[in-house]
Amino acid sequence: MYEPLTEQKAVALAIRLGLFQEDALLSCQEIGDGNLNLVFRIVNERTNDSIIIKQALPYAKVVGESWPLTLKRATIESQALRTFASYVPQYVPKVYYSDETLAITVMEDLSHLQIARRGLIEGKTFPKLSEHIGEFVAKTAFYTSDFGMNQQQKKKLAQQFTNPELCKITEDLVFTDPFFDHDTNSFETELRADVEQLWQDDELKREAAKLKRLFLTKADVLLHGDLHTGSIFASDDDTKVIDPEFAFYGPIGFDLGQFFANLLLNALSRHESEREPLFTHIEKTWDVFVRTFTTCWQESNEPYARVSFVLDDIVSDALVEAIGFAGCEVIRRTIGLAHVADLDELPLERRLEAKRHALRLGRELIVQREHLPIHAIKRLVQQTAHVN
Ligand code: SR1
Ligand code: MG
Repeated sequence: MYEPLTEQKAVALAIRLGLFQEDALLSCQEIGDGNLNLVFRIVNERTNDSIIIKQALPYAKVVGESWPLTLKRATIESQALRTFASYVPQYVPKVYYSDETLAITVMEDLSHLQIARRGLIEGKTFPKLSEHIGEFVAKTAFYTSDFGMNQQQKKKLAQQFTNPELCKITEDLVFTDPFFDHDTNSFETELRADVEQLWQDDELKREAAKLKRLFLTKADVLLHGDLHTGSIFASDDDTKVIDPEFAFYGPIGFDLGQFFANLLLNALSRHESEREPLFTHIEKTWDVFVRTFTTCWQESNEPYARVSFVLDDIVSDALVEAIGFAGCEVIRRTIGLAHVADLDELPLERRLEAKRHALRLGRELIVQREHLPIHAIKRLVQQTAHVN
């Protein structure tokens, strides 16, 4: 039977599962600060060994019990971590155990690392972040695509990762609600005029509709599905991607777009003179993604993999998608239901300025996405700093 764990019950479960030695002196803390789940950290005080037990709640924690949410997402998450581990074990936590009924995943404790969003807010640079995320996205995308995997096997995997409830959250919260006067939206009253202008912007909405359709229909590769900087643990040397409960088969540019957007939101929270490390991360992620994907491509058995320009087309489509999806993510994190601390923790005047900037930038990323090489993103941030 499913029941939400308490700290005491999490310890009892760890003992029952034999995850610690018999003489262990266990302490436990619920440390979840995300929108959806409980996260228990259990430590053996004698040896300092520790584990994480993550449990899905049957509703969205950020909203409350009025928003029911499938427990199946815990299974999707553990299966995605295991699938990603078969391609890039260095970039995901080890999964020790999972239980579908209890909706839990027991995994490696990464507390020696820091959530990248928090570190970036504190001004850390995480020098390897872009190299690691570029490689993570390229390898997981390639090896789960029709070019890197037997097509029959891919179809089975796509079936396994059918994730309609969590995809619906993204369809609504990322691609729909922020572009309409919907009651899930949340923004400062001072932004109302800017937001109403966005709601009346038919050119923008037409392009957002195309991106939503891509998200709904293009089953290209297995995606993490929620690759923002809060889904990444980092240090100067290490990067670990967590929380793939939104995993599903979708368009190749989606994870890159989410990641770029969250780097951009952090850039906007900073003074202009401090933004360079974020632009460098965006450009380097893209370069590493292209380089790694290209190397993988050379191993492909697909006959078209040897035809000129097929790879170039895939890569250029991926960039157009990534930039468009980044624009949607920038807008929804500014005025939608789920915000980011990078902007929300700013004092009011700076916050309003940064959020107005984010709305202008998000719009241009979406409408200009077909004409923006990666290095033009930095220029676009500068160009959208003020109203024209
Ligand atoms: C109701 S869930 C809100 C957001 O949190 C998750 O991390 C996803 O980004 C989702 O859109
Ligand atoms: Mg999450």
